[in-house]
Amino acid sequence: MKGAMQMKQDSFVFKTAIVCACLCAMVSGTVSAQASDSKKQETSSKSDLVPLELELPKFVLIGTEKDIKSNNLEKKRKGKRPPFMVPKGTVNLALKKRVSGSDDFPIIGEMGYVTDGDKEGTHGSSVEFGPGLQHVQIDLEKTSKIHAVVIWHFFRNTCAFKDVVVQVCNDPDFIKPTTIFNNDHNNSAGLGRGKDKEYIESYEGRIIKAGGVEGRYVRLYSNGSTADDINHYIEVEVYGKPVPRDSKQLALTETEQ
Ligand SMILES: [Ca+2]
Ligand SMILES: [Ca+2]
Repeated sequence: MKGAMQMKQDSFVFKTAIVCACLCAMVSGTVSAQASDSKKQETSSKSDLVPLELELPKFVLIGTEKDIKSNNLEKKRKGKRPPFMVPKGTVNLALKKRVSGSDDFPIIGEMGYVTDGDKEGTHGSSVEFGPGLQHVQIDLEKTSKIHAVVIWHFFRNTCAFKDVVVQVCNDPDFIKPTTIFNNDHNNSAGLGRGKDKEYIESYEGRIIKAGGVEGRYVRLYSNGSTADDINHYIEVEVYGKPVPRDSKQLALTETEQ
C-alpha cells in the first residue's frame, strides 16, 4: 500500500516537472521570438536610413579666415563632415514654402530668399534683417515628421551667429514649441538657456538634428553675429516627410512618391 502511494507521489512530481518544463520552454520561446522580432525591426529601421544628400553652394570667403572670440564657440571640426543619416524618402519640405518673420521689411532682400533654393554666397543672395533678436518662420503647409533643418545664414566672411534657436510647432504662434537647437547659453533671448554651441558659418550649411519631431512650422531665431548686428539668411532647408492624417492622405502620399 505504502509502495503504491509512493508511486502515485512520484508520478505527480514527474508530471508537474514536465508541465513546468513545457511552460518554461513556451515562455522562453516567446521571449526569444520577441527578441528576434525587435532585432529584426532594429536591423530593418537601420537599413532604412540613408545619408542626407545636400546640394552645396560654391565655397566663397571674402578676405582671410579670422579668429573668432567667443566663450561659447564649438571646436573646429577636423576632416570631412560625417554623413547625417535620415530615413529613405526624406525630402526638403521647405523649398518655395511661405516665409514670415519678426520684421516684414528686411534691410536687403526678401523673405522668399530663405526658401527659394538659391544657396550661393554671391552678393544679393541673402535677406538681411536689422539688429536685435529676429526670427523667420517657414510654413511647411502640412504637419510633417522632421529629421533635419539645414541653415545657411551667411558665409562670405568668417562669422558665428548668436542666439541661434530653432523650434518646431504645429501652431503658427509657437505657444508650445519643441526646441531642436539653442546656442543662447546665457538666455539673453529669453527662450531658455541653450546647451548647443555657436559655430562658424560655412558653405556646407549647418545640419540641425530634429529627431523626427512633428510640426507644420519651423521658426529660426538669431541675434546678429560676431561680424555685425545684422541677421542674415541665405537658405533654410527642412528635411522630413508629411505625416499622413488618414488612409486617404496616405494613399495620396504614396501615389505622389
Ligand atoms: Ca536662398
Ligand atoms: Ca545669448
